[in-house]
Amino acid sequence: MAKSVDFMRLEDVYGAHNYKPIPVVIEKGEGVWVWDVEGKRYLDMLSAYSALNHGHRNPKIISALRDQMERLTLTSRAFYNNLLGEFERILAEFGGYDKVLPMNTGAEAIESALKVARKWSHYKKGLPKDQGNIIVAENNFHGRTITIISFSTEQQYRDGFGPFTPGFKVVPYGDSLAVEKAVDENTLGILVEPIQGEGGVIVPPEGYLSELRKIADRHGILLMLDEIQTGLGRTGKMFAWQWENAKPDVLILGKALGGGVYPVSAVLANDEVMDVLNPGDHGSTFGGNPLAAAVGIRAIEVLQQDRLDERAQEMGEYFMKHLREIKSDYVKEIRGRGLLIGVEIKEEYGTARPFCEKLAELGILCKETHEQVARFAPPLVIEKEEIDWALERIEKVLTEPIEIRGEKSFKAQS
Ligand code: PXG
Repeated sequence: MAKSVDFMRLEDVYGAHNYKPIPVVIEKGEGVWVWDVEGKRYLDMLSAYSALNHGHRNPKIISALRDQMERLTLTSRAFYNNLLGEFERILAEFGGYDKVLPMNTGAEAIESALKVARKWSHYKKGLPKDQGNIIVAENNFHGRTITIISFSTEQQYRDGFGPFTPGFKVVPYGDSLAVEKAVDENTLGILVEPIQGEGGVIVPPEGYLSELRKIADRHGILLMLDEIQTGLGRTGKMFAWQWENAKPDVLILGKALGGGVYPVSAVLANDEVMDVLNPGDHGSTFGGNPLAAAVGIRAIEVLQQDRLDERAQEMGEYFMKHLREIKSDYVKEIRGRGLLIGVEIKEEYGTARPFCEKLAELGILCKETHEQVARFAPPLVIEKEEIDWALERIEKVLTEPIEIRGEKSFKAQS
């Protein structure tokens, strides 16, 4: 029987080397737990970067997918299907917008939002055609397409991939004054993440989002929020903008909208913005297909019925409080909101990677982001006992001596 090393070798030989996974080969998942090919059980505290808010193979979502698979899977948008309109209605009402533009992946939804915003700026706002600029934040992560990496500030994401798409102005994250200063006569919008997930779980200063809302209103430009990672309950609210009542003109969702089983993303906006799209302007073969619609409807239903936003808030507070009680020399800062939590490791103790690898040995899956930060973002269905189970192991890893360049560190106080 093939074992972990064989599966890893297979990926290494035949797969492009664009990832460096934690060396765990998963073959089964249920709720917050996954099992590797050797049968070892792990608590999943990454949740596929927040795509698994509902947990692995949530029974209600699996049954929606299974039922739909038995009827119809794909039509393309050349025809109507009997579920898409219902999905769009439910999602539009859930988000509080007139209209929905269904796509598949997060990056696609961001691209779609940028296209809609650019078109709006000319046909509705009256800016010169093809001249507009959009203000974005340093340290952003919105996906991997050429346009999106064109305004990334991460050298590696851009290296060798030019020429790049023009029309973006980058300002420091969390600094609303810098946004105000960057607005010029051709600015059409602002695009940011309410919390920077990939950037290292960076929570902006209080008032940032509401300031951006005011700036957008003052200049008649679009506030676009990428809630692909922060949305759908993750931060303790259904949408992270609700923390500051900074409802965007354009809301971008993905990841957990697919209930952890299927890629489903969407752009939400009111008619005034979305009406710039005419037949043929934009599209996607798979966007809004019947499987995606069935899964999306059920994903929203479960979020609402099981109040996963409130669970994230309650469990997040509990988790954060106890994380903060761990006395570790290695930790520089613990930050986050709801169940999106980052533990930053001091640079003198190396990166967060060895901590994540140790945690994996002890049965906890998490992943470093931006070298120094271990991110904990379990499925929102996690129970207190499971958090306690995790805390015991996290405490062990954060307080036991670690190897730094071959030397044992002094023992952290406990
Ligand atoms: N916006 C945000 C805030 C994200 O976290 C995307 C957009 C892009 O979504 P898609 O579905 O196109 O990946 C993300 C994705 C990776 C990776 O492997 C992506 C994310 C997080 C960690 C790794 O490229 N977030």
